[in-house]
Amino acid sequence: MITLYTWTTPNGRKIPIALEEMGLPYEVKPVNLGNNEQFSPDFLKISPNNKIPAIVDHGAAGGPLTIFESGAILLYLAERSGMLLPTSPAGRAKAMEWLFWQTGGLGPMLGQLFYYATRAPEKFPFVIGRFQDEAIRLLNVLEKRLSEANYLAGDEYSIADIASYPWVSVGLGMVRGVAGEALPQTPSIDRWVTAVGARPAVQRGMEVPKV
Ligand SMILES: N[C@@H](CCC(=O)N[C@@H](CS)C(=O)NCC(=O)O)C(=O)O
Repeated sequence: MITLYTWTTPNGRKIPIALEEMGLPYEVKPVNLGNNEQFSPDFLKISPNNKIPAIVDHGAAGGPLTIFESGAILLYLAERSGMLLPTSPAGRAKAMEWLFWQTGGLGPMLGQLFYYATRAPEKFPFVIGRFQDEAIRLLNVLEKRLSEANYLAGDEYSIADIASYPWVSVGLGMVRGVAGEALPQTPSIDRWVTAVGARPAVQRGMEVPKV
């Protein structure tokens, strides 16, 4: 049994999608970020960076294993289940490339754009412009990749797609709302969002946690 600590955010939805795809049994512990539950001493023992998602694998060899950082969790679950990670060295390298691209680039940039464009009490045009330009650049990189390959790692759907899907399915509309026509059309991303979003496991994972 795996315990999943998560909330209703794009990073939070990556792991239930993976667990649903892999058919691994799990229980959900919602961590209400609005109530600052991520700072509770019990949660910090599992996720010392005070962020969701995090898991505890109670069935790990050597005893219960805590893991934080969505990329580390996705990689652990893929290796544990033998699913959703290409087995060839080249395929695996491509999956890692796009997984790290999401956790180090797309997620943080869309997150900052969302905060400064829609949440921040004061609006700083140069800050919004900086994150908007970077979000558009990253989405153009994604569009090019998906015009050349069906999925991020190549022919196979993988944990790299799972990392990007919750961000892109929500973030594309947000970036269009902020940037308007500065973001060109994205037919390949649209095709990929439709294909990934049609997977029953993805639909179930996007509903977790139910609050
Ligand atoms: N690099 C981390 C980012 C996780 C993250 O930013 N989580 C946000 C929600 S989407 C969070 O827990 N924020 C609470 C806080 O910063 O206090 C990952 O990929 O797991």
